[in-house]
Amino acid sequence: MKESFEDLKNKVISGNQSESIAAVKKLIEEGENAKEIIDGALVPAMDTVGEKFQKNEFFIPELLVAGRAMEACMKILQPLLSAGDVKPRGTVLIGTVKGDLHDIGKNIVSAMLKGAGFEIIDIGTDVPPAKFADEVAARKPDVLGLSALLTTTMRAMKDTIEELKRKGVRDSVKIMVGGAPLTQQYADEIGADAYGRDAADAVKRAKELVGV
Ligand code: B12
Repeated sequence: MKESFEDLKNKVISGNQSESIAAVKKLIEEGENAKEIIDGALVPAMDTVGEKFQKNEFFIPELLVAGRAMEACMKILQPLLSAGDVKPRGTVLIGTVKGDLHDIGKNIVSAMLKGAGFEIIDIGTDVPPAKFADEVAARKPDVLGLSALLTTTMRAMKDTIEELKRKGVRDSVKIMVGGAPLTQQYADEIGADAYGRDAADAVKRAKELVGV
């Protein structure tokens, strides 16, 4: 890993927000690409934080401050991801499922989709199945994006799809799921139309789903 990326990664891991922001700004000034900064420093930082948490070297407060440092960096980088000047490709309604508050990955996916020309309706985190179904019925998006980061909340994706069926709107929308614990196999099991491994894959899949 480049030394400057390693430096940013360590700042985010230690949760130092102001130093992380300064490091991101410096990388942008030096001509680094927003996507590379995310994939090369910020996501690896979150991975390390997750590993430390698992090994009981980090606890909730450390998870929280590192997450906030990541979010602060994302605020600077998101507009750069969405800066593309492309024609509209369709609408994606996106949210994190019930019981789950993780939204960093969802926000990156949203920004990348926006950059690729999709209109994004982000309905936030901890979204109950009924709310997803109501929003799909009211806003008629082309794609519904569901995010989950906990093995315990993955089930809410299945519940959401069931609720869409119950309300008779399942077939009006393509469903794309994603998040660290997800797999293609799980996506197939619950009857989703696509699984996106990361933000770049999400863009690829969304384009396939709307046929562009
Ligand atoms: C930051 C963080 C938090 C922050 C979240 C801040 C925020 N605003 O999101 C806070 C501190 C709030 C938090 C809380 C908790 N967390 Co947490 N958290 C993390 C951490 C360190 C990073 C997550 C992250 O942002 N990753 C970076 C992003 C870019 O990656 P991503 O989310 O995977 O997203 C990418 C892909 O998955 C995909 N994607 C994501 N969404 C979507 C959607 C679609 C449609 C598509 C196509 C693709 C897609 O594209 C994204 C971009 O490439 C992870 C560890 C890890 N490495 O994941 C633990 C982790 C997810 N957390 C964990 C846990 C246990 C918790 C808590 C239960 C802790 C507790 N005991 O309270 C709570 C749960 C709170 C809740 N109800 O949701 C565990 C989950 C274990 C499990 N298997 O279920 C993890 C894995 C840590 C660990 N190793 O144990 N957490």
